[in-house]
Amino acid sequence: MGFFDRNRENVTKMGYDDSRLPPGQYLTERFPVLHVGDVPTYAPGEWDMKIFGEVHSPFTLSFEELTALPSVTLTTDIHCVTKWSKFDTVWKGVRVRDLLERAGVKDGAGFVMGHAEYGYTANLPLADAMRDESLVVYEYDSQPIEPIHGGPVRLLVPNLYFWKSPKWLRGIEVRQTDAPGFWEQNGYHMYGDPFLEQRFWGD
Ligand SMILES: Nc1nc2c(c(=O)[nH]1)N[C@H]1C(S)=C(S)[C@@H](COP(=O)(O)O)O[C@H]1N2
Ligand SMILES: [Mo]
Repeated sequence: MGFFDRNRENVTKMGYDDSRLPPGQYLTERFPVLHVGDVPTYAPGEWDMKIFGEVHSPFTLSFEELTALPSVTLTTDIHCVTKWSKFDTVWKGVRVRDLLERAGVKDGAGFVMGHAEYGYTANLPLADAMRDESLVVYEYDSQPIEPIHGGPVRLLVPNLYFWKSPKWLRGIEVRQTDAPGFWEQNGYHMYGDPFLEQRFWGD
């Protein structure tokens, strides 16, 4: 039996329903750090984010404004395309849907682009951004998100592979048409459903 099969067997032994583990993934209890480029640092009050694009009223939020909005705490599994999954991660943040409804999405818009520091981007359908569990998060495990994991603020879209959750989020752009983000331009799938193993173009 290979590593992945043994790991899946262990998932069951640990008392989890192994249907939570997408095909081709292994469960880890560590929290790997994965990104391209440097970890940005922000002076106090320097971080902000914009909701812009195909919306009636674009706006900018400071960290104080974001964290003053109604928040939700979510426990969810995350799945990285490099094959690790982590169960029951706990995040606090604001629903993307609430932010987009405040901006007023224009008729005909169907996609969203997450924009992060240093030009990292990730595209997703508007319908996924509007899901209950799609959040702009600022706490992990009841603590401020560490800079290496995307603090002060990252996007969390847990129904898609974790590359669709930009760390150091600086903006959410609503779009009429889909366009490939950073990894999507480099061969990763335009949608990225972990349960369908949509890792690369053509999957
Ligand atoms: N800004 C930015 N966000 C990013 C990435 C990146 O390179 N830059 N990598 C993505 C990938 S591939 C993964 S798996 C997760 C990793 O998040 P973590 O380091 O908190 O585990 O961040 C995603 N968000
Ligand atoms: Mo990833």
